[in-house]
Amino acid sequence: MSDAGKLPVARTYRPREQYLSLQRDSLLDPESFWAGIAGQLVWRRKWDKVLQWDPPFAQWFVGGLLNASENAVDRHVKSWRENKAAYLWEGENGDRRTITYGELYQEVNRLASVLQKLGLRKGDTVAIYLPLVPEFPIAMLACARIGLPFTVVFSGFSAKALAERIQDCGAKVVVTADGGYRRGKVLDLKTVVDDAVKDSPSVKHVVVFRRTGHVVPMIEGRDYWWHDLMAKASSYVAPVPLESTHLLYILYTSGTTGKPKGVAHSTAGYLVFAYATQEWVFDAKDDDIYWCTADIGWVTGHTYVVFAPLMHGLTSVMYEGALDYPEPDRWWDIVERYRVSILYTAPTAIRSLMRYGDKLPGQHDLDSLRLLGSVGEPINPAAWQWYFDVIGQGRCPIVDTWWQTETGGIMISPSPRLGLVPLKAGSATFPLPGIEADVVDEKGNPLPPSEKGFLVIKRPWPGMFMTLYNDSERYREVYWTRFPGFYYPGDYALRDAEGYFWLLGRADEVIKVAGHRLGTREVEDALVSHPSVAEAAVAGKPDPVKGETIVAFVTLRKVANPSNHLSEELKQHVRRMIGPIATPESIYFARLLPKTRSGKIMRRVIKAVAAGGPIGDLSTLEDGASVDEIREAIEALRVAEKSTKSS
Ligand code: 6R9
Repeated sequence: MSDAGKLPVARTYRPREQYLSLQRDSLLDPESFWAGIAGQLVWRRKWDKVLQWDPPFAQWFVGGLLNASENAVDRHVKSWRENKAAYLWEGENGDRRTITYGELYQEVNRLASVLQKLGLRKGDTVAIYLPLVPEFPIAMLACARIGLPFTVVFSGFSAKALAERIQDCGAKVVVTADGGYRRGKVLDLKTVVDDAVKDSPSVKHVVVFRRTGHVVPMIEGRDYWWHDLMAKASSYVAPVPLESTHLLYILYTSGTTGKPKGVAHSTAGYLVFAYATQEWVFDAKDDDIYWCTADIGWVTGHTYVVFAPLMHGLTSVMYEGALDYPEPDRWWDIVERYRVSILYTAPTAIRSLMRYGDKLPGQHDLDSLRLLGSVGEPINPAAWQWYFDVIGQGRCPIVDTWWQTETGGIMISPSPRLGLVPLKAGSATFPLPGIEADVVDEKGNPLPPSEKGFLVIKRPWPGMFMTLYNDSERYREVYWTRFPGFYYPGDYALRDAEGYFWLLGRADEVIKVAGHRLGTREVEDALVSHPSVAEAAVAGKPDPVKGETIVAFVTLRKVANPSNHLSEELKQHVRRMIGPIATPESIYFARLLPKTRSGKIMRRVIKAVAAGGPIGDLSTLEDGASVDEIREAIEALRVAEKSTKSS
């Protein structure tokens, strides 16, 4: 990790000390600090109390009433922005649409009316399973307009994963499409929904947006075409004034058990934090063309494709498809044609584009770019440097933004708006104002510079999730018991001698595959559900493009024998159970797995073997497992790995 301060030449910046004193001041009286920002939103009733903190449960802006869709669209249609583009959309197949704030407003109102006519009332939940089309934000905002908490399910998830999420939140309506384009093929979303809904009695209706025009089965009385319903809808539905703590959405994410966690976000706190961080980090103006490449299926899309940029009245680019389709310069072509000025993407995307070399970006005019962003996993210095030199041409600062589904918005990042500190390739720099972060040891004591420990957040912030849906105990236990009084995100980190934060990856059983968050347990559960598998142990293996890929060690039941055919079948099985993103790259058949005396699989060992690195000191292995047995199991893993590779 280099300590050389990287500073884009064309930007002025404030000395580090000045930004840090601003950050410190925000922590002296955080409640007035956040109230000052909240005042910039549209309220129906002002709050009585900024923060009600009953650890670990926070309620922000208690007593206030507001509406997310009113903040995102209504406020702009009363101004000149009515005719400003909210989204410049491009389909993978070349289709193009411009959606102005005025049009967005009309569509959101109409869809809210549709949902009302389908019988939905405040508090009912809706599941959204869509490709990246403008109807995605429209659906989310229509729900928010009438107080329907929604859950977005990434369109790469399987029917089983979709059903699990629908059932957990009891969704009454599913909004989907006849398909979407991905690498020239049609994703058949409707069939997946049909499969998922078969086992989900809560679902009364399915609304289907026509994207591709492919023939899909429609079930009479249950399924309706979006455009048919919209034609009969009212053109205005009053935004419902909602309590600050009204559930805006639930987003399921992976943890350390097999069951995904329903991260529950509030209306007011979430919006205030989204609003503030968009401004601090991206510093966008009315003439910017902003492109956050995330799919709305992930939290980055919720906050930085939908709510935050819309509240600020920005113009966003939205692109439906694969980054290198039909040609590997598709993204650079988009940047050039739309004159994108702010590009926010993930390290895995940067690394895959980097593989195509410098020539392709060089063939496009990227002079419109002025700010680059990164999110989702640690960015390795080589990718950072390439992004900085080749894409940003040394002119554009890189905002490396650390945050999570749970945090609602960016927590640690440079802030071009408040004063850019000198950048270091691979460091997210400092916490944003109002955020108190630290790096601590096992016992929760702050660590001296350069020592690796656990990241903690020491006080509540408005964007924090309210709880885990239907599981407040798990919320308390997963995030608040390891370091009492502090929020524990599950990440390793260190601070260097100058206080910069370096985020060093997950400290738990969560892995990031191409930026997608997955739990090793989910994949293990899927493998074990196959009749041939006795036990499974899954680990992330470092990968030059995806960051990590999934490798699985399995032991088989007596009835089965290792074969390439079985390995392929197991991969397909995981795909069907979870979705393509969870497909293991390699499956190794082992005779034994290393376990503690109490039968827990030793993940540290699995991980080390998968990564090909040193195993470390076996004598300190927890739970007094026999060192000999472990050695034997490791040997079995290595043999399995070698023989599978050579077969
Ligand atoms: C927004 C998002 C959260 C986990 C998080 C951490 C990793 C995200 C990062 C980063 C290093 C960054 N992560 N941004 N690690 N540097 N800039 O990614 O949410 O999908 O919930 O994942 O991603 O490990 O804990 P989510």
